Amino acid sequence: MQINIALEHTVYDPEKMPRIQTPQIALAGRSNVGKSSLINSLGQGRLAQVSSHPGKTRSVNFYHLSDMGLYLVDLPGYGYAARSKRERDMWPLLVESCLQKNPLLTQVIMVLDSRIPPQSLDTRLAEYLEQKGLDILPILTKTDKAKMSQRSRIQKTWQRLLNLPEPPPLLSAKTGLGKEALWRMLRQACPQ
Ligand SMILES: Nc1nc2c(ncn2[C@@H]2O[C@H](COP(=O)(O)OP(=O)(O)O)[C@@H](O)[C@H]2O)c(=O)[nH]1
Ligand SMILES: [Mg+2]
Repeated sequence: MQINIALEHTVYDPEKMPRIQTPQIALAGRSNVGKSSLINSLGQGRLAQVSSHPGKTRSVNFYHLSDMGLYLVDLPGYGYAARSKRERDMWPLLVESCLQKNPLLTQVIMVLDSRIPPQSLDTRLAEYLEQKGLDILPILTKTDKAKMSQRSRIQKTWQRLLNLPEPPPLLSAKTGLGKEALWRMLRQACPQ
């Protein structure tokens, strides 16, 4: 499936956060986990900047999926140690402002690496999102690089941690695995 998807706003300043009046679903994850690659796999051609250097995306990016009446909000990556303090301090300010100005943003896809067991930064993010009353939809990506035993262990760990009825879906931007699961998440977030 391929639909219209366009980058509409790139926001570096919490004061300049747009107020969007249609439903939104966010993407959150560590720097370099593969968020931009996932966005690109949804559309035709290159939409988001894929980086071989972690810590490149410091902005909140609003992608409009106009056929679906939905926005996909790419939150800044976190957890890249070499970032300046100023940049790290910016993360909560941008995310707070984004959530505060956009009450129709109620769900967050948490993009996690299928090779790495939950780290404290990831579990803290999950706690923060829960506190904000948001629904967390975890997905495990880069599965083409993970051993089967490893990824199924990490799937179970996340299922237990987040108290989910089912293990999180497995994705790969390389092989296209799990694309349907991603579309399902987007479709269920669409206006009825
Ligand atoms: N093997 C593999 N590499 C991936 C996958 N997704 C992303 N990458 C690579 O991981 C790096 C970071 O990806 P990017 O999408 O920029 O991550 P972001 O910082 O979360 O937006 C790039 O070199 C991508 O090519 C995947 O599913 N499989
Ligand atoms: Mg990115």
